[in-house]
Amino acid sequence: MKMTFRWYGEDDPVSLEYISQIPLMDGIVSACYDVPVGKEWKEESINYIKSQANNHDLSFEVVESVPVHEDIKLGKKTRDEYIQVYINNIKKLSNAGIKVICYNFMPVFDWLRSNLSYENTDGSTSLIYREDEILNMDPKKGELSLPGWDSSYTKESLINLLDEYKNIDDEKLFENIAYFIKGIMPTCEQYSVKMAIHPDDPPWPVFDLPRIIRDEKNLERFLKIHDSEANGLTLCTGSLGSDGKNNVVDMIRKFGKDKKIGFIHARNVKLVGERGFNETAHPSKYGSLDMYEIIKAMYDVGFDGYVRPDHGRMIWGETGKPGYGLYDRALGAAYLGGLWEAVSKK
Ligand SMILES: [Mn+2]
Repeated sequence: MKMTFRWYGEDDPVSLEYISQIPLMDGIVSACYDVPVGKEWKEESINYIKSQANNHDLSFEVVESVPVHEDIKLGKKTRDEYIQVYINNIKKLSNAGIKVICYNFMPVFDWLRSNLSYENTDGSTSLIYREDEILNMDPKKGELSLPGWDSSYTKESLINLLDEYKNIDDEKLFENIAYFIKGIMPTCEQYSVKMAIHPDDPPWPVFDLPRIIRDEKNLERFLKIHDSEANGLTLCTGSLGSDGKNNVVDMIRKFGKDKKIGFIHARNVKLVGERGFNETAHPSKYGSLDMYEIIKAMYDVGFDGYVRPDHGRMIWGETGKPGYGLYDRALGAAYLGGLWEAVSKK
């Protein structure tokens, strides 16, 4: 297991120096965040991130994310051009030493939360999700203003995009992801890059948009599109675990055994009602997931990929990017590393 930490580049209030001071930290997870989706990344920019990381004794071997253009998800004629751009980015990233690329296939919105700074009783703040509050917002009226999706959409372009998805159901979206995977896999295999799809977050359809990367059955179906170590998963325990029907430990055992997990996001969530959850501190005690069993499953299947603590709370008065502060994620990393040492010495 290699421990990593997400870094948003030079604008990130969390410096590489601070990240390098976290116990057990091997590397960073980053991306060229200033390049719009569907455009090629510059080799110099990729190598600059790498050299900055290396200067702090951190590796840069995982990219999160290379976003997938909506035309690919929609299956439009223009998708072939965007798939070619994606292929060119895979080649450049491989040439810079990248081993794993995290991405997702969620239409329009990426991850959703109803509140980014919900105040806990101890004064810390967390990201939370309440389905009724989300569904009370009308994205077509511009009422939805959340991170995790491209806020550069104008109200009009968002309405048009949502309309285009009216003809896309789960099956159609599945066809479109299969087309994409078949298009990029020869390059991934030739260049030894593992694609690691991130599950939908939350793992159910929202605003009538299809969402397919959400449970064991669908993950299995997805992996069968192309059976190869290059076609794998980012196993995000918090995303999959926010649906109480998902057994995250079983999934790690099943897909990890087959070497289909390239990257793990390890975080905890406390389920609240049918479709709601609070993001909590990482330890098992605070959430609905048993982090010991999660790490033990990783160890038992011989997981040798990358892991990172995921969203943390804001604690000790820290301000910054919700979910991506230094302190709680650093505590998470140390906790996960402690569990790993314990299970590996048993
Ligand atoms: Mn995640």
